[in-house]
Amino acid sequence: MIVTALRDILGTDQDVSGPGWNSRRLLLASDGMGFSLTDTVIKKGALLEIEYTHHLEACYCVEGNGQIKTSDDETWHPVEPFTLYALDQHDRHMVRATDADLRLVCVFNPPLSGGEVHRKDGSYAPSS
Ligand code: 9YT
Repeated sequence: MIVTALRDILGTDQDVSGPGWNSRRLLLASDGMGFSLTDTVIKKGALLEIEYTHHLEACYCVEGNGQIKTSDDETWHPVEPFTLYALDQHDRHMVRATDADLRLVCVFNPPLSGGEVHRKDGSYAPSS
């Protein structure tokens, strides 16, 4: 069994940041679960455009608020506590935190290895 706490990860190499976001990586490929799980914060006012070409991602909002849309769609969907979005088509998408930091619990399949940050095209490198 694995038992871990957010406080044990803060400030370690499992606490990864990029422009406007911070991802605390609670479960990684090396944990052998077949998925990774992160506690992600999108900073208030940040707008990210990303496309996980090599991963499927589901995000469950637990705090804050924001909006999401696919890049080729006009409709923004609200994201607020207890809303889930799943990028089941590797959808290129835009996510933004509007009135507060947006806190998401995110699952990736295949799992993240640990240090991934978005590449120029908005993707993470394929898992090794
Ligand atoms: C919403 C989103 O995907 N933000 C980037 C961080 C990612 N969720 C991660 O690495 O945990």
